[in-house]
Amino acid sequence: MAVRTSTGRPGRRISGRNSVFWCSRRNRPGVCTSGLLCFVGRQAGDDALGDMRYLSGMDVPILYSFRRCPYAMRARMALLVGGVVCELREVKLAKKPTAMVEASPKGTVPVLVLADGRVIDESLDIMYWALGRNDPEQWLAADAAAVIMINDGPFKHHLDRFKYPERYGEDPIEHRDAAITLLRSLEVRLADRAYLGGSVRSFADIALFPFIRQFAETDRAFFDGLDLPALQAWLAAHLDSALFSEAMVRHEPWAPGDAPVYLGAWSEEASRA
Ligand SMILES: N[C@@H](CCC(=O)N[C@@H](CS)C(=O)NCC(=O)O)C(=O)O
Repeated sequence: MAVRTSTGRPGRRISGRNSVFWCSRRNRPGVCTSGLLCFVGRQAGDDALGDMRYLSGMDVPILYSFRRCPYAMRARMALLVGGVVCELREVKLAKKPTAMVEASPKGTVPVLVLADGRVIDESLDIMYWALGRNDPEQWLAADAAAVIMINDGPFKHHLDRFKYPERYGEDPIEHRDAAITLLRSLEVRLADRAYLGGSVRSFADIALFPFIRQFAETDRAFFDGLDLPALQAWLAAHLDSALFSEAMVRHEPWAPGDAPVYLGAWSEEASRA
């Protein structure tokens, strides 16, 4: 359940170190590291008991994530925009936590384990789940299916072979150029709009840009030299966004028994990073 500030009126007061609260000053979820009393509010229609559970820091969903994984990035951004408070467990892919593999034996990140035990282990499903609960920017309004299919299919195929030629033993340049052909169709799409779905960012932008970023980072000078001005500006805007910065806050890999870290949580540590 996403917790929202009520309209102006302060809600209950929650105290205690490490309790999760809705920070009305920063208008997002936070973790109380001070142990001071914090005001929270409740959106009309939310169930009070559910709020209490969230706010006491028990029963929040757990996200197994890897900071640099583009699939995990898009899931984190959707959870942040949806205002879903969850415990973030940074994973080392070479040493996946047993609890994660028990929840999702396929062993990929992201994995979201809900409070009721349900497991969502596909990034797009996590995005749809988060936004299905709360979609304040209306990301679901624009149709994203076609561009996501190309991105997650052929584009990712060529990206991997361009980025990791030693892994595939194939000519990286051939794959780089095949990927550029696909990027050109995004360039055409962005000719008359700032974002893939229109004038504001939406699901398609967030689902794709971590992968375009990976392509760009593989040979930054080459990417910058391409004749793709609209796509380059689009990527720069996403990389510059507060949402991306928030999603990319660094955390140490999680180990059982560690104090919980919350996604999007404001803490002195996060604000210094
Ligand atoms: N279809 C999955 C793909 C996720 C995926 O492949 N994640 C990579 C990291 S970027 C992974 O966990 N790979 C497993 C490994 O490297 O062991 C999704 O959308 O969530």
